Amino acid sequence: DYGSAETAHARFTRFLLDAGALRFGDFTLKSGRRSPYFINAGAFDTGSLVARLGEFYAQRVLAARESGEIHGDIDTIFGPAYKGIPLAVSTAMALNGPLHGVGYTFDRKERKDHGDGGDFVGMPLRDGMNVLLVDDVMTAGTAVREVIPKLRAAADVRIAGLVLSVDRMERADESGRSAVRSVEDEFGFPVLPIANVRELFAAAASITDSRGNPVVGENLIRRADEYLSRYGAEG
Ligand code: OMP
Repeated sequence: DYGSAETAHARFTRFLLDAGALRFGDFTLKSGRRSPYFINAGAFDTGSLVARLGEFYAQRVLAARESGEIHGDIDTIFGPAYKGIPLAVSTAMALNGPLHGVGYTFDRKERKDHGDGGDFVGMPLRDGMNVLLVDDVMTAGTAVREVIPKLRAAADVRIAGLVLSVDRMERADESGRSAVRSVEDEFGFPVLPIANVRELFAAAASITDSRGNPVVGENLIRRADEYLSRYGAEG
């Protein structure tokens, strides 16, 4: 039951937990850090789940347009291969009402020389286009740093922003800045998470099962807090 009295963060947290996309345990991250929690966008593996996920992304896009965090028309939604592909497609589908005709585009991991060729699939990138990026989770910002040069090499596009499921709020460098902040400073576009990990844990603490027991135990939240006091960003 996703009652409307729930806040948007609580709805999203419940959605992640129900889908098994927010997990607690012992995980080694791409950065080498060992984390007591992991967000796995690969868990959205049915039509129903990926459709709902696209709606969460679309709502974040529309909220960002409303608030002025992003401006201008969006020509296409770009999702980096592989995990960004269903995100781009489902977000474009969910935005088709309010932003009729919005495209989706993704890159190929390997170059294709025959047939239609090219490094991209979906709406072709052209000079002057407004592109909105979508990705799953940001920890250190490595994934997004890899794809931007590829986009820029294809056409002189304007990047309107990057929408994420979850900002892990981790420190990027010695400055104590978060990876999200450092990407914003480096590239000059806004990074717009649907939720950050602190919002997820705050919401998770009050989500209970049918017997009234917390779905995420206090000890797990405490371990998450400990991880964040070690690797979390200051701003
Ligand atoms: P960065 O590229 O360092 O920002 O790490 C983000 C990527 O790591 C994601 O795109 C995932 O491939 C993976 N990841 C998750 O999916 N979920 C997590 O909770 C943590 C990571 C991670 O390895 O840091």
